[in-house]
Amino acid sequence: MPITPTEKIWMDGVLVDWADATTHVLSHGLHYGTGAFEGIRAYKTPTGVAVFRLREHMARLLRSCKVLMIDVPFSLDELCDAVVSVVRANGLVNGCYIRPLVYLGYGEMGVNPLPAPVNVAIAAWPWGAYLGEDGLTNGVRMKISSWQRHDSNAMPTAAKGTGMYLNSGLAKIEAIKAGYDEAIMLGPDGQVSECTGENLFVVRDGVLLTPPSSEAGALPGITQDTVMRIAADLGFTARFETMIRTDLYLADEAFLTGTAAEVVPISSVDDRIVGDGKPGPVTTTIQSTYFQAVRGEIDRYSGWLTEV
Ligand code: PPE
Repeated sequence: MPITPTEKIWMDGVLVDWADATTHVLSHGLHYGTGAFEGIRAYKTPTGVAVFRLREHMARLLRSCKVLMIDVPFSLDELCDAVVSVVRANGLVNGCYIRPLVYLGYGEMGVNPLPAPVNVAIAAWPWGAYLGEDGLTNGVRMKISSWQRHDSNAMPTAAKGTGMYLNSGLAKIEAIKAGYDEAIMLGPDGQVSECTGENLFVVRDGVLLTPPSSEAGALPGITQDTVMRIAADLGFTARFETMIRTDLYLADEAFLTGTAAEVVPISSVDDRIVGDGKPGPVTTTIQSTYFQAVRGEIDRYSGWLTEV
């Protein structure tokens, strides 16, 4: 997915020009994957552009850093204000994707992360449908990866650590090379975990099911949480439940959730067509309600929006 440059990037408390947002090649994070990040979206609403669930994302960033023993030199309020300032400075009135990054910078080499300086950057740019417009409308083809998702005692699965995405990248390569759109990974005990950058849901007999993050080693997703809320408000039963690969093959419907991906129907898993291969009624209802919520079209969800 190409990046469209914007004017300014927030770095360690100040807005710098896009081209000047650079770091030294000997930065610790580049060598050892020592960092944590977030992905946030802002959408155009009837009253202007608004960031979706900003505080929850920045709170998760701080939780990731706590797990990784990275001391972030900014408070939650300061980080939220910084996001708003970046969206505003770049005039992103039609919405954007926002990428906050905490990384260990230049000054120390060697595996020990503790002495390395901590840097924080926040960029924002317009970003289209992560898995393509066609995927959003017609669904994506999934492959169960031969790469296993992290064991939570090998990698802290509740943290969105930068280095952890080597695992996602390997699964993504395998899926794309084999002609699929995206990978589903199983956890160390063989349960369904998550995708390379999304959580997933199946629908069975009208009930929405998603793997519990603590058991399945999946990132606790903010879009997943949003969908649970929306589903309950629409009168559906939605719950966390462990699942195995055949639960995916035999689902009535299935879909992915993530900030970048949004809500994307799954058309097949390992070439087993899900349902009739078209986005099902529960998926399309959840998807359209999600888009109304992020675009400020449903009053009860206005608390999720931070106006810029
Ligand atoms: N699992 C993983 C592994 C993951 O990376 C994400 C977000 C999710 C689940 C869904 O979380 P949430 O966004 O809170 O619903 N992935 C981010 C990064 C994607 C990327 O390509 O980079 C995102 O969606 O912004």
